[in-house]
Amino acid sequence: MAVLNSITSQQAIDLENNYGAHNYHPLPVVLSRGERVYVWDVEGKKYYDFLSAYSAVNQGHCHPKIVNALTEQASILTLTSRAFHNNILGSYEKYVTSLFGYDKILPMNTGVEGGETAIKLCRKWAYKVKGIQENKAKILFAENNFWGRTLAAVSSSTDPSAYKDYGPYLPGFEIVKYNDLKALEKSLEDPNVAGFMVEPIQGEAGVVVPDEGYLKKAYALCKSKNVLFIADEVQTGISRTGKLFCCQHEDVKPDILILGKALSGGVFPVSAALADDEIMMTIKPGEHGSTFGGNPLGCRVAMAALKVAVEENLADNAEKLGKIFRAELSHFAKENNLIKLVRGKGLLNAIVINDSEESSTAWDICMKLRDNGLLAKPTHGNIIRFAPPLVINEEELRDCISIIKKTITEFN
Ligand code: IF1
Repeated sequence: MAVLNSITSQQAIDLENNYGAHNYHPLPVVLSRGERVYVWDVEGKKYYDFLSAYSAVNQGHCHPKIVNALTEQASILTLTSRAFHNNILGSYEKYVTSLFGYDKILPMNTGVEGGETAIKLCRKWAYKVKGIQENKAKILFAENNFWGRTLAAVSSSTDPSAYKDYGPYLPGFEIVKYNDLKALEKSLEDPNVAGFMVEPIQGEAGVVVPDEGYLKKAYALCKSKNVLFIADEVQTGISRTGKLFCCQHEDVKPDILILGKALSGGVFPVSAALADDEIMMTIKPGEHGSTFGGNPLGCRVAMAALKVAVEENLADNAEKLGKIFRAELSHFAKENNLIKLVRGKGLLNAIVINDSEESSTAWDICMKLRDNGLLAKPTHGNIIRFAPPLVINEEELRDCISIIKKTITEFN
C-alpha cells in the first residue's frame, strides 16, 4: 500500500502508458480519492467532478450508505452464480420492479450487457409473440447512438471510431435519423421491424436533447406497428435528467427499459433490462445469463444506490439545479462568443464550443478547468459535457458556474 500511496501523477501515467492498452486518451490527472462531488489527485489537489464517471456516480463518490452495503455484504456472501438461489436477489428484484413499474427484471452487469439483453429479448419476442419469420427480425437504432463496445453495439454504430475495422457486423440492424418522426414512421412500415432502441437524450453524441414530444410520439408510432420501444437509459436514468428515468418527462413507459451506471452508484457494475411478462417470459431457463448477473453483492449495492436516489430526492435536485446551470451559462454565452450553445436536461448538460470538431479548443478549456479545480471531458472535439454528481448543492453549483465562466473568460 505504501508504494501505491506514494506514487506521483507522472509515475502513474507512465505505468498506464507502458503496461495498459492505449484505448483511451484521458485528461492528465491522476485521482486517488473521492467524496460526494469532490475528487483528489495523488498530489492532494481537490477538484469538482463534473463527469461523474459518465453519470455512474450520481449519488456522489463513496456515498456512506452504498459503501456500507458493499462492505457489509462483501464479508457475508459475494457470488453464488445463478446455479443456486441467493437470499438477496429476490428482494432486489421486487424492489426494482415496483420502483420502476415493471413485472420483471433481468439483472446483468455492464450497460452494454443491458443493451444486449434488450435486443435478445426483443428478437425472442418478435419470433415467439409477434410472429416474425425466423431470423428476419429488424431492430431500428438512432443515428449517432452509443450503447457500448460489444460487436452488436458497434454493429449498430454510425461512428467510425467505434465500428471501423471491427467487421463483419451483425445483421438485422437499421439506422433511423434521431429526433425525426417522419423517418421513424417510414422505417416502421417494414413488417419485420421488431423494436426501436433509443436514448431519450443522446449522451455520447454530445447531450443531444430531442424536441419535446418526440419520445411520446415515437412511442405511439411504435405501438401502432406492434414494435417494441426500447429505452437506453443507462446514462439518463437514475435521476440524472430530473426524473427517476428520462422517459417519465413525457409519461412514456418503454416496453424495455435498460439501466446501468448509477443503478449501483458507480460502486460495482450492475445493469438491468426491465420489461413486463409478455416480453420477459419469452426467455426460458438456460437461454440467457451471466456468471455475475444478480450476484448478492451487486444487488445489495444497487438497492442501497436506488434508495439514496429516492430518499435524497436527487431527481428534484437535478431538475432545480439544472435550470440554474443552463440559465446562468446561456446568459454568459450571449456575451462570450466561445460558447455556441448550451443544452441539456436536469444535470446532464453540455456546451458546444464555437470551433471546429478538429480544433483542440475544448480540450484546452478542459485543461484550464482542471487547473482551476473542475474536471470535465470533451466529446466530439468541440463539446464539453457537464454532469456533476446529483448530490451537489446550490452553493457548490454556483461556485462551479463561476469557475467555468472565469476559465472561459480568461481563455485565449
Ligand atoms: C466508455 C461516452 C458516456 C451509454 C449508454 C450504454 C452504455 C453507455 C447511453 C454502455 C456507456 C460510456 C462508456 C464509456 C464512455 C461512455 C460515454 F463518452 F461514450 F459517451 F457515458 F457518455 N448506453 N457510456 O452512454 O455502458 O457497458 O460502458 O457500462 O469508455 O466506453 P457500459
